[in-house]
Amino acid sequence: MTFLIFSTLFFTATYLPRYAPSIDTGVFYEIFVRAFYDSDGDGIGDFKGIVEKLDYLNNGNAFEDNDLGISGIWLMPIFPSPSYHGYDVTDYYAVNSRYGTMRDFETLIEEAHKRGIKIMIDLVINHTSNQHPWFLNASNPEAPKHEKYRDYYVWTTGDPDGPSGHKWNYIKSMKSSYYSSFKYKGMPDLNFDNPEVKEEIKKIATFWLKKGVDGFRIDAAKHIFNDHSKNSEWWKEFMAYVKSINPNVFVVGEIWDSNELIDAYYTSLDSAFEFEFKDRVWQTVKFNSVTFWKQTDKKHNIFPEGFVPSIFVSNHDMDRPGSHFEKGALKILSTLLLTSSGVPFIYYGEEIGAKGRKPDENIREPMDWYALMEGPGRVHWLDSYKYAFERYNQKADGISVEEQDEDPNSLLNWYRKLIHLREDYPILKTGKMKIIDVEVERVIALKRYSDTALEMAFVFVNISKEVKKLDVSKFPEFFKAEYISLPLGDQEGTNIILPPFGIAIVIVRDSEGTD
Ligand SMILES: [Ca+2]
Ligand SMILES: [Ca+2]
Ligand SMILES: [Ca+2]
Ligand SMILES: [Ca+2]
Repeated sequence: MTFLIFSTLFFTATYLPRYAPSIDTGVFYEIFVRAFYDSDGDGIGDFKGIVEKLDYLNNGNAFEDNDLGISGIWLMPIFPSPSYHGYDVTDYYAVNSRYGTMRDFETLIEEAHKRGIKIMIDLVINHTSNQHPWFLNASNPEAPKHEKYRDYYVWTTGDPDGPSGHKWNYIKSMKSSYYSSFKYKGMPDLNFDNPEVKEEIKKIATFWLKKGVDGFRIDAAKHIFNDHSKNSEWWKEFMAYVKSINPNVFVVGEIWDSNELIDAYYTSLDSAFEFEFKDRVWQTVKFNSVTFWKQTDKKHNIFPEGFVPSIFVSNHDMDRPGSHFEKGALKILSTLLLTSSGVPFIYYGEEIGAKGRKPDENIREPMDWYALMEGPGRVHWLDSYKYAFERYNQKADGISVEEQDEDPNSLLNWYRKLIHLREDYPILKTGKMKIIDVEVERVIALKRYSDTALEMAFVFVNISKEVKKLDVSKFPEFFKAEYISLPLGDQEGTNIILPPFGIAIVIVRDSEGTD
């Protein structure tokens, strides 16, 4: 059993959409377009399908909280691509025709903005597809624009083992020149030592910003050069450029590395995904251990003012939490995600506890809207793809929007509550964060506060399977508060009783702050 404590007195919802593209602006939702919602019955998710489900994500009315309440969408790559995932682009100025037309994409932006939802696109520019016209010219000495485009890519001559730090690939037409690639030969590395390449990237960013895109998720941001300071310089240049076009653009880098390394990028990006946050939360819950959580102060809070880490507990590159944790533990994962400082990102399906383990195809299965896996918009993989088989989606397993929508104890409704709570109490969005030690075995806690606001938030989580008693008399703030709302059955004098996997969120406001 979990319970939620909050005082409704300070409910500050307004009718206006909360559209304010800044770092502190709410929760993002990552969508794999192909897997989300199909508007035309061809089995492939598309832009029109997302428009149909926008009200599920955020209906634009702050008084109604039966939506998820997110305020940004990260779309995995939307460009034409030979792969099913799109992380190898053949045209940066078009959209994948399976997802719809450019007009459909523009409609998605318009409809999202009406509801206060920002649109962030995945910018995959460390490398292109080996079928991109630039590479087709670069890799063929007979091609009309070979001279111009050869230097768009990274080559070594003579030695197939080439300089280290690269994966060198043979291509027959280039005889003894080998090209560098990301992951595999289908993803040739762009050469950012060539100023023309940098200009191309700026042109691409301009194109999408002019369409109304609000942000970029930068794929493989640390792989541009094999040198972090050179990467950082380039991203600084890129950021100055995109901010000159839209000062509110929000740019998040994928720097899949330690927080210490991410720190090297804080002057060059708005934010970066904090992979260690995910690891720390998973380890805390997996091992019922407070040790990992206690590292948060030292790790999570290392970034300087103005740089906010983007936090998550799952994304398209890792096993889904639903395959590793029970429902009670999933509620803890989401609580730590949505009450911590940072910009939280949710991966589609995470809110219903979708299952999935690697390989990648099985962590990107169709969104499970219906109990029986059939109904309007349900995506079905094409038979021609190797991932035609849905291994983890099952019928009537309790994991679908339909099964969880009306159930007040469902994971879906827990996510809804937490996201709306975060919206209603700004301290949960923008407050500083500190780990507090409650000196109770296997109870973790955090505090959100600011130097100026009179509001504070406390979060207590029992990560054990036993009932825990928590003496709050050691927190004098609680007794300064004009209002603390504690359900009677869960309070004994100055004790809060936490059932197994129990969660308590307490919003405290100083009595001087109630004017
Ligand atoms: Ca479709
Ligand atoms: Ca709403
Ligand atoms: Ca590179
Ligand atoms: Ca299901």
